[in-house]
Amino acid sequence: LGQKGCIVWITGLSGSGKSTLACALSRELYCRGRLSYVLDGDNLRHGLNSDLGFKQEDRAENIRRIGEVAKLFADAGVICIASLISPYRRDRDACRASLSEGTFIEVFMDMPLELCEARDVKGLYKLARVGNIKGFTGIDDPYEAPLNCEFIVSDCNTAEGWGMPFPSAM
Ligand code: GGZ
Repeated sequence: LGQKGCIVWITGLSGSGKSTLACALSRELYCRGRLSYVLDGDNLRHGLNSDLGFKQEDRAENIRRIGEVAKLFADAGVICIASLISPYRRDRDACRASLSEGTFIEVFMDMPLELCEARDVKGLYKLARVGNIKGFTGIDDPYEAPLNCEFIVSDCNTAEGWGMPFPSAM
């Protein structure tokens, strides 16, 4: 009780480790006695955002809604960890702009496309490469990296090395 809420917004390509980081961060916060909650883009697409696809305006709406929900959590004093590709800078910046200074903490998973594709946990990159998924981020749809984010996670040199427990230093 009495803790200040905020939004930790994790952006990056599919397979860049967003969900892994979100989960590890949430666990670490729990260990430190802080209340957090993870909003995962892929999960929310089964419920709240089940009417949305992957066109630019659908992604914008996905990000807007998750931003609004995240704000409610933050208002309630929770550290809300939002983990979604959120490929457009404009959409992320709009969420940031609607919050007070220091409340929106943007984390960029700076994982090269080749590594995300090499991992291809769900086999989606393979499908995108043969044209079975159209408009896949990084393949035939854009990803705009943040220009001024709070954190960049780039210390992952191999596809195998990533997905391991998050460093306890965080
Ligand atoms: C990108 C797609 C697509 C397309 C399905 N482009 O790695 P995943 O599988 O589990 O996470 C991805 C998820 C993306 O949902 P988000 O809500 O994070 O996207 S956004 O912020 O852009 O609205 C991926 C899967 O859905 N997926 N089709 N065309 N990712």
